[in-house]
Formats: sequence, structure tokens, C-alpha cells
Amino acid sequence: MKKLTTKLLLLATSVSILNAHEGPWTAGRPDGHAPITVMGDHMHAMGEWMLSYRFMTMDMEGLLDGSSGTSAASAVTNYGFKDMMMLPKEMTMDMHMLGAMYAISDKWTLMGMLNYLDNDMTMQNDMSMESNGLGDLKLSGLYDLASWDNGRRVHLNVGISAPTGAIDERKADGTTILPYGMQLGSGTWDFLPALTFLGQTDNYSWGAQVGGALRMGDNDRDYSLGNRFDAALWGGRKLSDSFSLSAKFDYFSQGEVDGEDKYVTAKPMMTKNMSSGYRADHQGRDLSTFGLGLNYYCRNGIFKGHRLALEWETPMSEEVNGVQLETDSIWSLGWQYAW
Ligand SMILES: [Cu+2]
Repeated sequence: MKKLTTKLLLLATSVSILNAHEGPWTAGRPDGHAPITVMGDHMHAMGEWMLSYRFMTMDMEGLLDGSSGTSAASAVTNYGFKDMMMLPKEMTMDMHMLGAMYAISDKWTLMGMLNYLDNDMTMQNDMSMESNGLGDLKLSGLYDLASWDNGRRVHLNVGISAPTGAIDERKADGTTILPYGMQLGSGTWDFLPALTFLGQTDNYSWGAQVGGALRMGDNDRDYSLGNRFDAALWGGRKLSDSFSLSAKFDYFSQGEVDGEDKYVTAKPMMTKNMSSGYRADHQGRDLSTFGLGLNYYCRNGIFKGHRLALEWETPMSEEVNGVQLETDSIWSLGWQYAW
């Protein structure tokens, strides 16, 4: 009888890990938020506010031609650049992101996000280009489609991105326009739809999000960035009341640039004959990454309710349009506080 009880207990334990917990999904635990790089993953209860700050740094180094590594010399031969001097060698993109959330009802949570970008690119001739400033302002509404008593829920994200980021950043000489990848915004109003699924058990949580960015029209420099598709799948393991670990798979696909910057059209010799950074068909890529994250949720004292999160992402597969820099790694650090 005792043996049977033990067996039943073991069975009940293993089932409870796989099965959902009693009651609805809750954000009030360390794995109650998705990995820090996922935006609009959770909703709030009516009247609740949240502020967040994220710092993200991405390193890119070496050239890819499609999905294979290539050299600057081969790129010159294959794509007819004048020489390899101005082809990219490495780049660092730093991003500071401020966010706010407010739930106007239990069905609708509003979200706003503004970025400050700092880009630094070195060319093959070891000269560098820099750009920094505000990025595009994103405003979204999150709508609760369904919530169940077993820890599952699904919500819709509908957002717009306003073209507040500059798209006429220039080299230090003040005349030559910087490549597409060094500009701070899209220059277009973008529609940002997404669908988010969440689930929770006693010790685990998981989620999936599919979404994208649809550019509406051309910007005032006569082009639009490629549309973007995003998909993310993540899982979290609650270690204690304050700590959790997460793993994430992320995929995005962004198309080529449509149209061409008017400076590039006017001065092809100084731009697209020199560097892939100015060629519309050498923009956009498919990238799959794997990420690991650590989350801390403060439960007591004066920092009660504050969250800290760290995530590291590394590419699993990458295919660029034309010749572009290869993504190396991405580190993200975030703080969030809800009240
Ligand atoms: Cu929030």
C-alpha cells in the first residue's frame, strides 16, 4: 500500500509538471515575463502601470554571401564593386529602449516604446562611420482574446511605428549619406501586428509569438525597408520565487529594400559602386537565433516588484541578401517595474 502511494505521488508530481496549474496565468513570478528581448509578451490588469529599460548590444563581424562566409576580395569579383576599401568589416549596434505599459481595462493594455541607437561601422580600409540618435516611436495595443483557468491565454498585438528616427544621417564630411543599415529609422509608418500565446504550469512557463512589420508606402527618400516577419518560441523554468532561467528560439526574415535612397541614385559612383551597404538588393536577411536568459524578480524590501533580466543570443543559421556582415552575438539587459 505504501509502495502504491509513493507511485501515485510520483505520478501526480510528473503530471503536475506537464499539466497546467490551477487558476489563470499570472505575471507575478520570475518566469511570468518572457525573455527580455520579446516585446508585448504580457498584459496587465486594469489600472496597472509598467516602466522598462533595455540595453541591447549586437556585434557583427565578417562577410556573408548568402549563407556562406566570403572575403571582401570575392565580393568585389562577384558583385562588381570598384575595390574592397569601402566594404564593411565589422559593426556594433547599441540600443537603449525605454518602454511604458498601462492597462486601460482588463481587455486592453497600451504600450509605448522609444529607442536611442548608437551604430559604429568599420570598413575594410579601417575607416569608421558613426550614427546615433532617436529611433522610431512604437505604440501598441494588446487585446486579450482568451484566458483560461489552466494557465493558458492568447492575446493580439496591434501596433504602429511612427517615423521619428532619422533616415538622412551622413558621414562626418556632412555630404555623403550613410548606408541603409546605419540609418536610425525606417522613414515609413509601419503596421506591427502580432499574436502571442502563453502557458504556465507550477514550475514552467512557455510562450510563442508571431508577428511582423508592414511598411506603409515609401519614405521621403524614395524607398522603404523590406517587410519583416518574426516568430519566437520560448520556455522558462522557475528556480525559486525570485529566479528563473529561459531558453528561446527566434526567427526573423526581412526583405530587400524597395526603391532607392535619392542620394544613392544621384551619386552611384560614390555609393553603390563602392559598398554593398548602399545596394537595395544587399539589404534584409533571414536569421534564426538561440537564446539563454536569466531573470530575477525582487519579492521583498524597497525593490519589491522590480525585475532584472539578462539574455544572450547566438545565431543558428543566417542567410543574407547579397553580401552583408554576419551577426556574431547579441546581449540584452533589462529592468522592469510594475505597480
Ligand atoms: Cu508590462
